[in-house]
Amino acid sequence: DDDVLLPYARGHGPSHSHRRVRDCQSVTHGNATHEARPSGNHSWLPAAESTVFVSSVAGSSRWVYGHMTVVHDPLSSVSVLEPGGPSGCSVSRRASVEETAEDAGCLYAQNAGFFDTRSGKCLGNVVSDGRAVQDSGGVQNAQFGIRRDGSLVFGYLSQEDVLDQSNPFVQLVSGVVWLLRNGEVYINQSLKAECDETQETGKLRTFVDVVSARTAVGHDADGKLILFQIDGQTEVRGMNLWELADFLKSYGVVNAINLDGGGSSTYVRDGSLASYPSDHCESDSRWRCARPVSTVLCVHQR
Ligand code: NDG
Repeated sequence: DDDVLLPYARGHGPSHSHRRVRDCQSVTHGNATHEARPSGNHSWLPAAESTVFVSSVAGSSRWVYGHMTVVHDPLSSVSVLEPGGPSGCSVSRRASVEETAEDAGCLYAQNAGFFDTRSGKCLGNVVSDGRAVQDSGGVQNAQFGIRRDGSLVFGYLSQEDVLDQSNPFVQLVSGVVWLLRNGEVYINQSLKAECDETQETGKLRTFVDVVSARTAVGHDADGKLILFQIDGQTEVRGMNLWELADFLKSYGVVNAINLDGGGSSTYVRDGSLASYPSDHCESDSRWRCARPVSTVLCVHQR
C-alpha cells in the first residue's frame, strides 16, 4: 500500500499514547460551526461538465493531472453512495468506484469518505439519497452535505445538526480538513479542531503537508458544486493540502473539504476509470490498480 507510509500510522506506535483525546471527542448538542449556501438550480444547463487539467505546482517543478467536475444542479443530480450500493456500510463492504458507479448509472463519480483500511468500516457521517446510513456521533471532521431545501453545507456539525429533522440532510459525507471557508484557507483552524484518527497517513500535520493524490468537494459563488480529483503518489506526486486549497481558491471555490485521497483517489467517467491510481495491483505489482474504497460522490441524470 503506497499510502500508509509512517510507522505511527494508526495502531502501530506512539500516536496512541500521545493521542490528543480532546480533538476526537464528540460534539453532541448545539450548532457546530459550518457554512450553508443555497445551491444553484441551473436547470437549462446539462447536469454537469467535466474538465481535465494539467497544472504545475510549486513553480512548475511538478506537473499534476486531474479532473474538475462542475455540477449545475446539485440537489437533483448528486448522490452520496454506499460502497457497492445500499447496505454497503452496514456490512463494511469495499468496492471500486467503477463498481459502485455502474450500478447507480453515474455520469461522473469520485471516491468520497474515509474508511478503516483493516475492517473496511465506513467512517464518519453517511446520508445517501435521504437514507440516514450512519452518524459519527458528533466527531469533529469536515463535512459536506445537501439539505432537503437544497442548501449546500460545509464544515463542522454536532450530532444534533446531523440528526435534525426540520430540514434534514439528504446527502452527507465526512472528509478530513476543511480546506476553504468562505473563500479563505482554513487549514490552520482544521489542524486544531479535527480528529486525526479518521485518516491513516500518519499524524494530521503529515497528512496535510505530504504530496499525494487528492479528492475534494466544494462550491462556487453561483452555488454550483465542484468535484475535484488529482492523481499522485504519497511523497512523490500530487498536491499537499495547502496547494490544493490555493488551487481551488484560484478557481473561485468558496467552501471546500478534503475527501479520502492517496490510493483511494479515483475518477470515473461514463462508467470507465479516468484517473491513474497509485496502488500497485495485487495480481502483478508492475501495474497500478483502482482501490476498492468506501463511499462515492455520484453525478447522475436529473
Ligand atoms: C488513503 C488516505 C488515508 C486513509 C485511507 C483509507 C490520503 C493521502 O485512504 O489517509 O486512511 O481511507 O488521503 N490517504 O490511503
